[in-house]
Amino acid sequence: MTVLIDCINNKSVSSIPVWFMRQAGRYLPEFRDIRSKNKDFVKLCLNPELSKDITLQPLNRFNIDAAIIFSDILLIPFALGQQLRFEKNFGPILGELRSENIIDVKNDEITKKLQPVYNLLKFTSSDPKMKNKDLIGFIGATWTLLVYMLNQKSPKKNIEVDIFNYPHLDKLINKIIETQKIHIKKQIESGASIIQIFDSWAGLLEINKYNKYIYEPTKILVEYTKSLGKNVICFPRGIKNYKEYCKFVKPSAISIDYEVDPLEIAKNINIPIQGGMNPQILLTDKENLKKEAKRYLDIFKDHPYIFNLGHGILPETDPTMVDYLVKIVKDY
Ligand code: 1CP
Repeated sequence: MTVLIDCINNKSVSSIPVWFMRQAGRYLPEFRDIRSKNKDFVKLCLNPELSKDITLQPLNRFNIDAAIIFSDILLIPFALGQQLRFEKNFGPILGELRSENIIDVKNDEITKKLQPVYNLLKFTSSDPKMKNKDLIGFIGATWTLLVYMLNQKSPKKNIEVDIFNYPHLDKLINKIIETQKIHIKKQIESGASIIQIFDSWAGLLEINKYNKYIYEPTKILVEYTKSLGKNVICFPRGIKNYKEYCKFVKPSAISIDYEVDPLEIAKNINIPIQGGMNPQILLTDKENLKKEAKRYLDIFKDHPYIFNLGHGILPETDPTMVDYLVKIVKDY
C-alpha cells in the first residue's frame, strides 16, 4: 500500500503523505511551454499523451506521493454537450444550457467523449514513475458543476442567474449525478487509485440549502466511490460547518480550506484530514513557509494527516518554494 492510502486507513506511516491541489499546471515553466503550443485548453485535456506528460511533471521535480490527472471538472458539462472554451485572463466560458437536450444524452456518448481522459489514466497508471504512488482522479461536486453550467462562467465574477428557480432543476441535478457516477467508475477502471471531489463553490450556498445541493448529492457519490472499493477525499471549500458535512457525507478524508481554524478541525473532526495551509504562504519566504507548514504539522501530529494546501497552488508560485515545502514535510 501507499503512504497516502495507509494514512487514510489510519495505519502508521513512514512519512507524512504530501501532494498539492493544482500541482500540475499554471506555475510550472514546463507546463507553460506545452500550453503555449496548445492554445485550445479543452483539446489539450483530451490529448492523452500530452496530458500524461503534464500529470507527471510535478513528480519529476518533487518528492510527492501522488499525481492528480491533468484534466478539468468542466469536462462533464462538455461531455453533456454544453459548449466549453477557456478565454485567456478570463477563465471558462460555457455555452447556453439546453437542459431538455442534456437530460437525453446517452451514457455511451458521454464515455466516448471522455475516452481520452480514460486513456490518460491508463497510460499514466502503468508508468514506472507511478510505482508506490497514487493516481488521483477527480470530479467537480454536483453543486459546483451546477453553478458553472447555469452561470456559464466563473461565479467569482458573480452569479447572474436564479439557480433555484431554473426549470427542470431536479432533472438536471439527477443527470449530473448520473454522469458523475459514470465518470468516477471509468476513472477507477482506468487506473485512478483515489477520487477527489472538488466543491470549490460550496461557500457560495446558504446554509439552509446545504442538504439538498451539497450533502445529499455528495453523499450519493461518496457511497458510490466506496462501493467500488476506493477512497474518496472531499474538498467543500468555504463550507461553514465541516463537522456537520463529515457527519452527513462521510468521506474517507476531508480536505480543509485555509479560512477554517485548523485547531477547531483537529478538536472536532475524527476522520483523516488533508490540507489547510494558505497557498499565499508559498509567495513569502522560506522562514515563514517553514513556520507555517510546521504549525499545520504540529496541530495534526496525532491525527491521520495528508499535507496539502487550503486551495490550489497559485500561478505565481516559485517551484523551488514547493520543493522546499515538500522537504519540510518529509523531514518532519
Ligand atoms: O489557461 C490555462 O493554462 C488553464 C489553467 C487550468 C488548468 C491547469 C484550468 C482552467 N484547469 C486546469 C487543470 C485542472 N483543473 C486540474 C488538474 C491539475 C491539477 O490540479 O494539478 C484540476 C484538478 C482542475 C480542477 C478545477 N477546474 C477546479 C477545482 C479546483 C479549484 O481550483 O477550485 C475548478 C473550479 C476548475 C474550473 C477552471 N478550470 C480552469 C479555470 C480557469 C477554471 C475556473 C476557476 C474559477 O472559476 O475561478
